[in-house]
Amino acid sequence: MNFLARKAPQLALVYSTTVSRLPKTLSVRLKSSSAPKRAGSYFKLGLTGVAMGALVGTGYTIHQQNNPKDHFVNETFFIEELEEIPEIKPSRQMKFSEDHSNLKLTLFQYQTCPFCCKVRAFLDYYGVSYDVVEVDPVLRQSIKWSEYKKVPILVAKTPTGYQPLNDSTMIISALASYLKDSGKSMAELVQCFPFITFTDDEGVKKKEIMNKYFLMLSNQQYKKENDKSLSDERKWRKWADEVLVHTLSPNVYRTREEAFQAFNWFSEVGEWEQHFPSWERNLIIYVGASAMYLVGKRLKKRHNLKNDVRQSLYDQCNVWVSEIKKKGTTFLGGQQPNLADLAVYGILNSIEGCVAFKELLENTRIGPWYLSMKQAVSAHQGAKFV
Ligand SMILES: N[C@@H](CCC(=O)N[C@@H](CS)C(=O)NCC(=O)O)C(=O)O
Repeated sequence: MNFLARKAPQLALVYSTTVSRLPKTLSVRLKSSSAPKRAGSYFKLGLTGVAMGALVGTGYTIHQQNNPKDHFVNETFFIEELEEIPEIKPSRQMKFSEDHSNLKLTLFQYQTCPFCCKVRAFLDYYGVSYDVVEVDPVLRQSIKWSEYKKVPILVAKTPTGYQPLNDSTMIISALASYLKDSGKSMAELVQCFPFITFTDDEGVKKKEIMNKYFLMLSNQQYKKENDKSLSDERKWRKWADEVLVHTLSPNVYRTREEAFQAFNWFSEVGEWEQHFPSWERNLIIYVGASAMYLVGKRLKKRHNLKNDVRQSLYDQCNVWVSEIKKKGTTFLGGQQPNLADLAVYGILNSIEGCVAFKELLENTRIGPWYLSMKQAVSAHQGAKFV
């Protein structure tokens, strides 16, 4: 079933603060003009052609100089609610007595995917119950119903069906908006995060989710929040997604041995022995570890990590620790974690059983913050704030 429906006019919902991020030019198509059937003289035609070419060329150059970053937005999508999804037995159920959200959620995930760990850190901290479906990372049968091919996918049961939410950051923003200010249903909130496709400066077609770092709050709720802390929170959530997360793979899969060790740990915490037949589990471990060892090398180059990739991981974690030290509080959010704390914690939590994590604790000052986060998340301390 096609779950990405086109409902472009609702783009009006997009908050003005994010409009500057939108590519400026909306879809433009040039009609090809038909060739003149009877040209008086080829010379005259040629001259006209040259003149037109010069005019168009000059115009285009001026236009490019004035709009060096123009893009073409081709399509806008919203994730559509589904009447049904295939019945899939959850791998486990997380039930918290603190949960008053009235949400019925299923998380399709890989246990050690940093983006899935971010979502779980959020749900656990706020004590929101959820079912987990562990997806086989090689065959991915349990998300075949979805056109979005990545995890995490969170599905919220609605009175009329199932509302999927894609992308960890969008999931967290939608859930946080719901918990802080549940005037809107999940289906309504999803409409605040349209997907757009556009062509970037290099001519590559890209997909982006608008507003994904923004909370959709009523004016009343918004007034209760502090502008500076909201923008700091967004800044550091973005840093977690765009900088910190890219230091992980080259570290976790630094050598063949570390890659193999990491996959064995993934298998243990993802309970692959329980959820997948042993041929499938072995396939994931052997194919996965070999492939990710090579991918890690490519990612190191793509994200300009240092030759000693550990140092890049340490550097970024030190940046985070210094920011908190500057604030003089336990967390970036103050005495309680905010969404940036939860994102950074979730990302680092995804490598907790790897050699890289052990060495990270030994070589940086991130330990005390990490431990405080672990306590706050496992005690569902956020439940009393929503
Ligand atoms: N921006 C997405 C990224 C999600 C993502 O890249 N997930 C990876 C797993 S860590 C994935 O599903 N990759 C495709 C695959 O495994 O086939 C998010 O924040 O959720």
